[in-house]
Amino acid sequence: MSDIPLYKVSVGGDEAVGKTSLIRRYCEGQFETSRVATIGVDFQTKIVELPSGAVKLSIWDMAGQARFEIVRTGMYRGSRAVAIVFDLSNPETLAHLPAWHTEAVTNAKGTKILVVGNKLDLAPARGVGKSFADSVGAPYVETSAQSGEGVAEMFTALAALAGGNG
Ligand code: G3D
Ligand code: MG
Repeated sequence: MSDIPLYKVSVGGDEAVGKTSLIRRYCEGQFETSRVATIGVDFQTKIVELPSGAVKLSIWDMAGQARFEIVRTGMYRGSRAVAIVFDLSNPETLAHLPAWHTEAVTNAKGTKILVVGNKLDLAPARGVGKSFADSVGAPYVETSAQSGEGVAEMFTALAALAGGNG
């Protein structure tokens, strides 16, 4: 028996922004240069150490493809925090953040949001997601699933939000 609290969190954002790569990097310490697109949803669990104690996350990976919208709706249910990810090297994915935000807060009542700019290794300009994050009162982090930079910070922030300490 364990008294570690279990929180569901999920990761959304456009196709190919790096959602699956971020989760794999964090949970398995791996980055694969070529990946098959996620079909439907999947989740992994990971224990995260916070200053307030350990929490266990079930981290749900989302298919970003629009045709899976019905699957996404179910995936949000019960999520305590949702990371919405964009690609720092692809402005179109930044422009889609408001739609991802609306979808998350509509389907996961009361959920906390974390905005994540991924592929930091490809993008010289930092901070481009900050104004959107500020506009919705969400924290903002930047990551590279390739180098690993910021990945632990992303999931620690998500765990803190899920546990109400964010
Ligand atoms: P998704 O789950 O959001 O759809 P994936 O995205 O994790 O499948 O990643 C999509 C592509 O982006 C993959 O390349 C993956 O290797 C790459 N990628 C993910 N994160 C990063 C990153 O931080 N930096 C760089 N440079 N690439 C990244 P392929 O070639 O398989 O399409
Ligand atoms: Mg994926």
